[in-house]
Amino acid sequence: MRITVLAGGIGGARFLTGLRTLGHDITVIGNNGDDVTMYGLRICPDLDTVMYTLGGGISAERGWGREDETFRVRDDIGAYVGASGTDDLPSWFGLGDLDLATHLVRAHWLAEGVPLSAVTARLCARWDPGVRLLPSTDDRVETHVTLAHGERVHFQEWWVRLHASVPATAIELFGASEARPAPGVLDAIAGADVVVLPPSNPVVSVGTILAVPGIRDAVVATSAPVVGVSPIVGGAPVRGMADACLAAIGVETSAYAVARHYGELLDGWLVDEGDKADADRLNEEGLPARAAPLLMTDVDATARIADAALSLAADVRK
Ligand code: FO1
Repeated sequence: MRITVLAGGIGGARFLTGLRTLGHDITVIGNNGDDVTMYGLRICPDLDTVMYTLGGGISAERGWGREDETFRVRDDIGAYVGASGTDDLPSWFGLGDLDLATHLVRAHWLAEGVPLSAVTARLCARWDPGVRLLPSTDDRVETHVTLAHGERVHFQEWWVRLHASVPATAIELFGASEARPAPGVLDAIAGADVVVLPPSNPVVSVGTILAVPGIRDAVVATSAPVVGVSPIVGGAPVRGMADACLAAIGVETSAYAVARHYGELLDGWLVDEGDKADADRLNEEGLPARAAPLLMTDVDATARIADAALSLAADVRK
């Protein structure tokens, strides 16, 4: 089957390690809202997390960046921060020495005029992730977060520097109105046998992919069943700070509320077995929903989750 997955970083990448074992033809549409320019380099954290995870190079401990990483460059930049008395260098962002090779190579090709989608394909030629990885857009977009006191900051500043500890009042994909889907994105949605929304952050991962004009409409219009896997288990995100993002857009942190947030996009929804009451309520309201163990503890458990999502898709086939 041709399966198209709209994936963010760590949760999406882990889900893909299980899905990939089932032997389908997988296209991943990656999130670019987390992208950021630092030291003149365009950094695409979610594309890299998918690429490194599926390519066997991810840090198992952190879930982002490279395994066996060192941070000598970042630490040395810290010395400039101390000596210069400025605080405008983003030394709070952990760019590892090995990871920097990816950012330098990407910056080199982008500066030569190679579009991000082609750059991503070239980077993946090294990592051989076993899926086709497409950015949501070749255009420059980034997620901006409005803080409670009105200041607007880049998503990474809120997420990494402030640990999402300052409440956000709005989250928007800056540059979205001029952005177009990257080559292959709309065809991958229209031509899929199944479209999957994995357990990625519904606001700053899947939400920002859908914010690129044309992508949401394509998901609504595809003849493929669209099934989602809840990133919320027992009223809390499995990992990350999705609750802070959901609060910013006024959505409750529950498997039920995230399904309702996706609304018309979904033909089926998979929740954790502990959230069976949410599935019952959604079924009563007309959305086919099932409960299954959703903790991605290892590749086998993750493959069972992916399999459950595909069997739900088969049963709700439009
Ligand atoms: N996450 C952190 O919590 N701290 C970091 O210093 C950090 C650096 C970093 C560098 C490259 C990269 O690809 C990802 C990185 N991440 C870091 C993860 C990233 O900020 C977010 O987890 C994702 O953008 C959310 O999907």
